[in-house]
Amino acid sequence: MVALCNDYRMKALPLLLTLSLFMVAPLPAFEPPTQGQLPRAEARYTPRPPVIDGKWSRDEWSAATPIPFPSDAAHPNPKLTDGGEVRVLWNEAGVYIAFRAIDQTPIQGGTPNGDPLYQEDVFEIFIDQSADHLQWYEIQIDMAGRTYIKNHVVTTPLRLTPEGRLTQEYVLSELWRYAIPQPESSQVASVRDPHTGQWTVELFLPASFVHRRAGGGPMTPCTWRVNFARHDWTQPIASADRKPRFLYWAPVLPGHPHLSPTLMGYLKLKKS
Ligand SMILES: [Ca+2]
Repeated sequence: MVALCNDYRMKALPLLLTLSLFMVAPLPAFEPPTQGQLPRAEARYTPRPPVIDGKWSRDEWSAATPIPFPSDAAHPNPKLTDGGEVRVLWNEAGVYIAFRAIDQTPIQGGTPNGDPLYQEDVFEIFIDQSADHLQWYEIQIDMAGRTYIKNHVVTTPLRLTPEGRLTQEYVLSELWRYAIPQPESSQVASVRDPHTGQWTVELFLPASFVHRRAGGGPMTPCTWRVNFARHDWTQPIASADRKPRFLYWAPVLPGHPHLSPTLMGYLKLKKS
């Protein structure tokens, strides 16, 4: 019971677990992708930093390759890929990340300041800047532009379940995770257009934060392990029949992107 309570993501899954117990045909088990199946993307260099104001400008992000969230047939969206998309640019100062998606069910305002934000509509970024699974950031951003950031550090070689997540025993003894303040000089902006339903997040993360293990700034070309996640909720926190919709760029056991460092995709920061 202690293990379950400490794994805070598990709190988001009771409905799924309950349903799976009573369905005639059980849900298929999650099978982690092989190394060759992990998604890959590139982040391009930009000499002209985007303005971090939550407004999607074609000129600002057109040079960046779209990184789509996986399709979700239950939520067809003719304007964007079903789950939305992420774009990444970088220069010597740091990285610039944009996220946009259509969300016609905005769920926000029920999470106290300072708490994790994943129980309401949230965009999340996971960054393993040295691609060695020794340390990774988890950055949560809600519709109001609030951030909640955790640092994850491990102390021994990983021990994984067949689904590719850290074992609970390992999480309790060897994973050190703690909330950290939003890095100085970072910028975050979040805007949802009530007419179109488009939710846009823009952020800047300084080299001192995302390139720290390589000595900080200036940023240089490198390859990160990353994942992007979106929780699309349709009911407020107080509702008993909440139905979470988890979307991940790199597939992981639902609810466990923060505990699946080996399943993160690859993001190559290219200069040319
Ligand atoms: Ca929603």
